[in-house]
Amino acid sequence: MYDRIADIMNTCRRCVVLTGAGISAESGVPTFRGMDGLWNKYRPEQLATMEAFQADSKLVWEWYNWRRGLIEKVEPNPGHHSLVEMEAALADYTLVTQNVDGLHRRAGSKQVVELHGNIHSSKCARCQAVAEYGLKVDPENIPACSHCGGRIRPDVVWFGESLDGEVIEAAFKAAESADLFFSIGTSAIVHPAASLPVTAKRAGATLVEINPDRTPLTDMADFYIQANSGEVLPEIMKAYHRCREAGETS
Ligand code: BJW
Ligand code: ZN
Repeated sequence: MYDRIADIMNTCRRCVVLTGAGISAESGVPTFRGMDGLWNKYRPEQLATMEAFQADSKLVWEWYNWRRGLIEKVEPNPGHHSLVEMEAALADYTLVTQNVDGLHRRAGSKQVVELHGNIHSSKCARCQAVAEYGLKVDPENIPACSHCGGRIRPDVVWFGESLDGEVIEAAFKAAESADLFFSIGTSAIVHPAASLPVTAKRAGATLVEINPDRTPLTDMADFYIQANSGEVLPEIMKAYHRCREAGETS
């Protein structure tokens, strides 16, 4: 299967990759849903919303501080590194991530479309002004915005909030014109991100899914690789390089 995917990579015009929490699982960042889900006492819908912040901003900040601390200590894994290699190898390549952990950039990916923001950034909950990068927040004493006095919150996209218009437009444009689309480590249930692979497939792209668990996308995937992305992606890149070398010598 890797050789067939490598062949398609070798001839494709535009490749788009969508990643979710699963690609960072092998770095030690828990996913949102499932057994080792983030703070499995709570569902993301209970913490990643404006209503949750308004009801208990201390709890929400405790959750984000815990995650910021955890993410600072981990390293990108072979899955992230393989996507850096893929960016260098393919002429037209777009990496779209739902992750807020910044691990793709830390691995060395240059162009990353971050659909849900970045956990290290903070902004005002009232006027949206972006606060100092990496601000440490005391949940007992949440700082006030220097412009309007509103409370500071993480600069990420919560449920019920719109994604940045330019960011989502760029992602859909890329998906519509892709001829190869990888969906990696996402449960593919949170929209609009989950619509990207469907859009690409409907527009004629070959859809490759990498996930140890089946998702709503699995049945429509042309290739479903039921395994961890940190193991699969290096194999795909090895097959791709083999395929290039074979092409050069023939
Ligand atoms: C591995 C692995 C390994 C493990 N290797 N894989 C259309 C239809 C239905 C609902 C909606 C719709 N449009 C909008 C909605 C509402 C809502 C939504 O989608 N709800 C669904 C739950 C049904 N969407 C929104 O509200 C979005 N806003 C919006 O659409 O605005 C317009 C609007 C406004 C008002 C009303 C209606 C519309 C915003 C969504 C924002 C999501 N935010 C979060 C938090 C971000 C900040 C933070 O991190 O704190 O984003 S929630 C959370 O889910 C996070 C993730 O990015 C996102 C996706 O999760 P992901 O990445 O897929 O992780 P998991 O844990 O679910 O899955 C991990 C996978 O990895 C699993 O499958 C594992 O098997 C796999 N895995 N190990 C490979 N080693
Ligand atoms: Zn403000």
